Amino acid sequence: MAESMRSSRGPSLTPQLWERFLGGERRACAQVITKVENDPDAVPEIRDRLSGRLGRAIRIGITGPPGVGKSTLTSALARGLADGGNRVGIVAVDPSSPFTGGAFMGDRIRMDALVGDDRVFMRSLASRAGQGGLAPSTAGVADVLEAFGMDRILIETVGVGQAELDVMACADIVVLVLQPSTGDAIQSLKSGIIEAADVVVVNKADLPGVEMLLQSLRFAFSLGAGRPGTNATPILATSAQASEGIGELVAELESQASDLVDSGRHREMRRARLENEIRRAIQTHLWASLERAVGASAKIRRHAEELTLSGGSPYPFIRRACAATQVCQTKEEAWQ
Ligand SMILES: Nc1nc2c(ncn2[C@@H]2O[C@H](COP(=O)(O)OP(=O)(O)OP(=O)(O)O)[C@@H](O)[C@H]2O)c(=O)[nH]1
Ligand SMILES: [Mg+2]
Repeated sequence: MAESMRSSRGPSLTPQLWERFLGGERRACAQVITKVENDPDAVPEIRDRLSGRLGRAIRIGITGPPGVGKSTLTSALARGLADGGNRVGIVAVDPSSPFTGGAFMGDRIRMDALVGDDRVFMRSLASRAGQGGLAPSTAGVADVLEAFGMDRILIETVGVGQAELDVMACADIVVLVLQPSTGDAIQSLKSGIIEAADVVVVNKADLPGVEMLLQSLRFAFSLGAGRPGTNATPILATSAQASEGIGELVAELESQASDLVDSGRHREMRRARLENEIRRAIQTHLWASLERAVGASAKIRRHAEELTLSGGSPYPFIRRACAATQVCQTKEEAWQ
């Protein structure tokens, strides 16, 4: 394996750790997740270890503007899904570092109800700069949780505008959470996240303004605001704090989960994600080789500076660079 795909930080995961992981020890699962979060170079080795244990779990993204009750709802939903016989993993992506407190502590407190519940495994990840609503390791952590035996994986994302769309890339079902009496619902309609939603939840249904928001949402959907080419997007009301409406939401999600599996769409989404993962990993690797071999970034920057002054075409440089770049050696048999 190439140098850049090997673990460089800290020791590899020991056979004993994997034994404990496969034996269902929660602390071992937490350790593997920590490795995935902190050491991207260790991911290929970890992924190899998870072989044959992925492909069955349903991943549910929970997204929406800040403060609408995503964590409270995720916690209630986890209990509801677990009561239905599922083992549930939760990945909560937090905007602040675990060391600076902030919303991290909030999530901790709101998900406290889950502590000691063996059917649920919760993990907070810090979202790193420039990564929008998802931490870079979100998909990898979900893989670990699935291999650990989770049937449903809830992924709560930081509700930050456009980045909410990132959740689609790693979720099979997207739940958009809104609350009454704020302008956020209109914002969501504008940002396009509504098109990504498989279920819309109006949370805090105990507050005034619920009926009005439900009506405007139904109206927007009747005008075609939802996901193109699908049946009407369900709109449900919950009061997560009081666990009201959770049964209906669980039933809707379980019904969508069965449809995904029965129709083959779940397998198709998984194939598309794998294709992306492979392509991205190869691109990253090729780029790293180019950086090591010729310092590609710096050369490109310098060339762009020259072109800005000269007004020339970038293609002579591109042609030369492509012709000189024999890193992939395009041997068909190597790709079998
Ligand atoms: N009235 C009411 N308050 C709720 C309900 N659900 C959650 N809350 C409150 O809303 C506040 C925010 O809840 P969170 O679950 O942290 O919301 P969030 O969307 O995860 O917040 P961020 O992750 O910071 O974006 C907390 O004070 C909750 O107690 C509800 O159904 N009704
Ligand atoms: Mg939260």
